[in-house]
Amino acid sequence: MNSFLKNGKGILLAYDQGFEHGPSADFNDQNIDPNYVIDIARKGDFTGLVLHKGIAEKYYDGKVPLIVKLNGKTNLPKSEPVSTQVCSVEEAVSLGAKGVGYTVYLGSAHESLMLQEFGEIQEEAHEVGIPAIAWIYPRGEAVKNDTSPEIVSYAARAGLEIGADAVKIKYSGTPETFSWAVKAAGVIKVFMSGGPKAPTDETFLGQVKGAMDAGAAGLAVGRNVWQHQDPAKMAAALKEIIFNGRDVGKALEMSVAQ
Ligand code: FBP
Repeated sequence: MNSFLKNGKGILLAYDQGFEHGPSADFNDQNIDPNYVIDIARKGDFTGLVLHKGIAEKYYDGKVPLIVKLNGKTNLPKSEPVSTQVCSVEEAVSLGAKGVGYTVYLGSAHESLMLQEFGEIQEEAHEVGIPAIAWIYPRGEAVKNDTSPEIVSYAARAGLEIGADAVKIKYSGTPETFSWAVKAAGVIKVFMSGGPKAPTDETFLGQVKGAMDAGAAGLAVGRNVWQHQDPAKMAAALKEIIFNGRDVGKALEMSVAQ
């Protein structure tokens, strides 16, 4: 995971939502353009950029370390969630990936399919010496609350046990409960997942601070940065919290000064 970390911490910019949610759900005239978001990653010194292979192939400029998402789905089917492979490890590497990502919908009726595919891509990634990062999102009929401490720590532990080098999980609401999830993940890195744009900067930064205080390695974020009216300011505040351990107020103050 070292390619995506600075002093053991990292901030990854995710831009797979056009496929996962559809362009009309998340984009405006600016952020529908991949170049706009790739530029935010570069100017904001993100330690990783997450793309599907099509965007990587057509737009990636080699500036920020690349993670290619190997599976994906649209939000059109209303059945139990399942996301299957759309890109090989070999193809990801040829596009410049220094790591690969894969989403497992834990608890879905189709979880076994995703667990099996992840097992295969994890082995292939390790053969070529790159990390396999698991987005582990509990979801489906059987999952009543995807941010409960029990389910979030279950996701973290599943990541460790299936061989992920890092897990991306949702915040469980408090540093106390999230630290249990971090413990459950053992030696692997835990990244908090961003989620929909929060109502205020303080709200989102407070969650990130809570996750970092709980021992997270960092954040994988999309909408809270590239939907922000000032992405550079939000990125600066996030970095103050993640890399310099600032509290929310100080991070915001420093982000204005930059
Ligand atoms: P966001 O910060 O925008 O939530 O991005 C993180 C991410 O994991 C993306 O990689 C992915 O497309 C999205 O969240 C998944 O969203 P959802 O939870 O709605 O499926």
